[in-house]
Amino acid sequence: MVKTENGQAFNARIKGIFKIDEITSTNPVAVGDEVEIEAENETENTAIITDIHERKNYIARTTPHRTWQRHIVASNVDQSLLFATLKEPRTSQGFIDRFLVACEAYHVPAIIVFNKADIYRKKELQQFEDFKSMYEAIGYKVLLTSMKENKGIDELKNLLQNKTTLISGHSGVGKSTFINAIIPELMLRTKDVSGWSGKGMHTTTFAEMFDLPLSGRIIDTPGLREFGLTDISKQELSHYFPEMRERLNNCQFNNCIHINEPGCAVKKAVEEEEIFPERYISYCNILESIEERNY
Ligand SMILES: Nc1nc2c(ncn2[C@@H]2O[C@H](COP(=O)(O)OP(=O)(O)OP(=O)(O)O)[C@@H](O)[C@H]2O)c(=O)[nH]1
Ligand SMILES: [Mg+2]
Ligand SMILES: [Zn+2]
Repeated sequence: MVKTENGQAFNARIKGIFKIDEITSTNPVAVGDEVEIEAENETENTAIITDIHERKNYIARTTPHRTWQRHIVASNVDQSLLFATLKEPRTSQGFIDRFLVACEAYHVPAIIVFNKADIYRKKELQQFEDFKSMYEAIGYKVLLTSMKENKGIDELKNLLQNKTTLISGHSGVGKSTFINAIIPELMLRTKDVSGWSGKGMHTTTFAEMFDLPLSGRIIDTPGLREFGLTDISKQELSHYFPEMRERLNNCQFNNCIHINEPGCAVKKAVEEEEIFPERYISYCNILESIEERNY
C-alpha cells in the first residue's frame, strides 16, 4: 500500500523489472520506501510502482529456513525501538544483542524498551536493572514501560517526535499495544484478553507505517522469533559492538577477531572487566553463527 503526499492510499504492485532483486531479497519493495507510482485505476485506487528512490538506509535480516535470502525489515528509518520483555515472553540477551548488531551495521540508532513492568517481580526487576546499567554503559538508551499501567509511555512518545521509528521484537511483547496507546484511533489488532499464550502466534502479520499525531512516523512489524544477521562477516563483527569498536586499534594484529590472538585489546578489556563478559559471550556466539561465504 502506497500513501501519496496528499494522504491518498493506493493498492500498488511493482513492475516486472524490479523483480530482478528477488534472488537475494524476498521483498524488492519494503515498508519505508519512497516510490514513484502511476495510477492504474482511479476508481479502485490501484497503481503501479515505477521507481524506488534510493534508500537512505535500511535494516535487513535473513529469512527463516532460507538463510541465503535477505528480507528488508524497513527502509529510511531514523531509529529503532527494540521491544523486549523479561516475562511472557522472555527476551534473551542473545536476541537483544543480535538486534543491536544489526542496528549498528546499518547505522540506525537503537533504543531498548522493557515492557510489561506490571508483571515483573523482584527477580525480573533486578534483571532489568542489570540490563539497564550494562546497555547504558555501552551507550544505548534503556526504558521500562507498562502499557497496562500507563508507565513510561509519555517518555517514549517524546523520543518519537519528528522521526521515523521502527518497532521490532518478539511476538507478544506489546508493540501494537504501544502504537494503539499513542495513536488510539488506529485500533490495531493486538492479542486478546488471554494475553501471552506461549504459543508464538503472531497478531501483526505485515509491516505497516503510521503517521504520529503531531509529527513523525512509526512502523509496526510482525514479531520475530530470532533475528538472523546478514551482510556481516566474522572479521567486521566487533565493529558493531561499540565497546569493542573503540578498542580495536589497540589489538596487536589488525585482523584480530578477539578469540585466540596474542596482544588482543578486547580480551584484555574483558579480563579487566571493562567489557561486560555477557557481551563478550554474545560476541562469541554470534561469531560462531556467522557462516563465511566463499565468494
Ligand atoms: N501485563 C501487560 N500486558 C501487556 C502489556 N503490553 C501489552 N500487553 C499484552 O500483551 C499481549 C500482546 O500484545 P501485542 O501488542 O499484540 O504484541 P505484539 O508485540 O504486537 O505482538 P505481534 O503482533 O504478534 O508481534 C496483549 O494481550 C496485550 O494486552 C503490558 O505492559 N503489561
Ligand atoms: Mg503486533
Ligand atoms: Zn583483538
